[in-house]
Amino acid sequence: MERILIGDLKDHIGKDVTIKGWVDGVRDHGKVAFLVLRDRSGNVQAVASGDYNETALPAAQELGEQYAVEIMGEVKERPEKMKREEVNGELEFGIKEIVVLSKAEQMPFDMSAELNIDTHLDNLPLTLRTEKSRAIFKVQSEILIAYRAFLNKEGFTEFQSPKITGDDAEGGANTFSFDYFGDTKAHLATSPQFYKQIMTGVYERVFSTGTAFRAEKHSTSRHLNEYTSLDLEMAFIKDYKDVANLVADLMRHIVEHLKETCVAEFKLLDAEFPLAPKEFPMMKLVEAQELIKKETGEDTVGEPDLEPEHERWLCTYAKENLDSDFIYITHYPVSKRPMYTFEDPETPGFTGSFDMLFRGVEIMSGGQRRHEYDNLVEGIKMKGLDPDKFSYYLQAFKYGMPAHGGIGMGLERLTAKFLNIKNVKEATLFPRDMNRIDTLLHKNDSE
Ligand code: AMO
Repeated sequence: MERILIGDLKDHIGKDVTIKGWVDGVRDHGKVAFLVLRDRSGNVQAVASGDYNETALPAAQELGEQYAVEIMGEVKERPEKMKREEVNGELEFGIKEIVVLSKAEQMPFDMSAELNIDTHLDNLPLTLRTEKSRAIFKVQSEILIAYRAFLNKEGFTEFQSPKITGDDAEGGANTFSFDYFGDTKAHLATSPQFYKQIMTGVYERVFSTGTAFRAEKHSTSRHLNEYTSLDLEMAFIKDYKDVANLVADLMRHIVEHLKETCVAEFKLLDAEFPLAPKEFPMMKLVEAQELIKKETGEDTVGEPDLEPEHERWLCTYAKENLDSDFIYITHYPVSKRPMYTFEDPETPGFTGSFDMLFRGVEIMSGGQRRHEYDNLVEGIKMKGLDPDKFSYYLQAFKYGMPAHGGIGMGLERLTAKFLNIKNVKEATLFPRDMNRIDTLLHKNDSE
């Protein structure tokens, strides 16, 4: 019999059909057993009792959680008083025949319990199947769909950037390096920065979605050693505001798309859709610092960057006073930004760059780039780097490179902030951190 998806059962009331899926729960009451069955389209409660078929009950009682099964039975409408609010709550699936497709071992823990993060991460092949995890990564997948759709519509071309690089794009010390045939050292890309700039010379507007690697020895709720970087770069801009405006449109598009596709997931995770006004608030770093000083008495004016607590404060301020969950902070000092960052001629010493803060965390950096060859070489030298090491990248700037800019955004941080998730690792499918590549690298002292 042809397989019917659980999400389509409502179109087959009164008929015998076959479904395939996983057993998400079994309740055995002796004379009747209830199963929750899940496939890619949803869940349904199935009932095994003598009413439908007498072999069904003992077969159902043999099943355990996560068995993969094929079940034939009748789709019935529940009596009015038994109907439930949830999806398929108006239906009951009367089991007539069960075929076990793949058995499951005894569950190592109660799948419905709130697990601590290490147990969750140790058992991802199993715990990713929980309702909560499925909701998180469905939202993540929809963010990517919206990201691509918006940029395609705006004339951007997607490209794949290499992950093995000869040198580090950000000029920092946080790269993983490894032996690359003999005595050559290669690095894992910390960002597709150089390639997306080169590609603006090819397609004018480009974007990529791919992993980036940071050898940062941070053990925080927002740092990963491998993350998914959503990058875009666009040429023929007037200044950083052209980028910031397009990116605000992009974020509004993502929010609208999630409102259309992920209402159930937001509800399940107790998350609210963010406030994304027509114009995102924008403050220069120094203005933000002056505001913090005025409102809290804390004087950070002149510091080159914001502390995490000040990022949180600014986000609360923007939400309460400017009706926005998003805020741009611009004009970080030249000393604090990478060598490719454009210095704003209107504010010498400060860059035409920005960070976007969302619900207390920096989710994105970007801005205008140095597009004139000599100016870029000067930027490289200013950071104490050797322009010869960047000769490959520099070629692009010898042959007609217009003013351009772009952003890089961490998909996992963005997902976590959308969904009110405290630790970015919970919004990362298979997180890599200092202590873990799938399995723990070091046993805790206490173990
Ligand atoms: P930056 O280094 O600020 O900028 O990174 C941009 C965004 O990437 C995410 N991110 C991370 N997420 C999790 N763990 C990490 N260790 C981590 N590091 C970065 C953050 C951050 O805001 N090339 C520039 C971008 C540009 O100017 O286009 C860059 O990489 O969300």
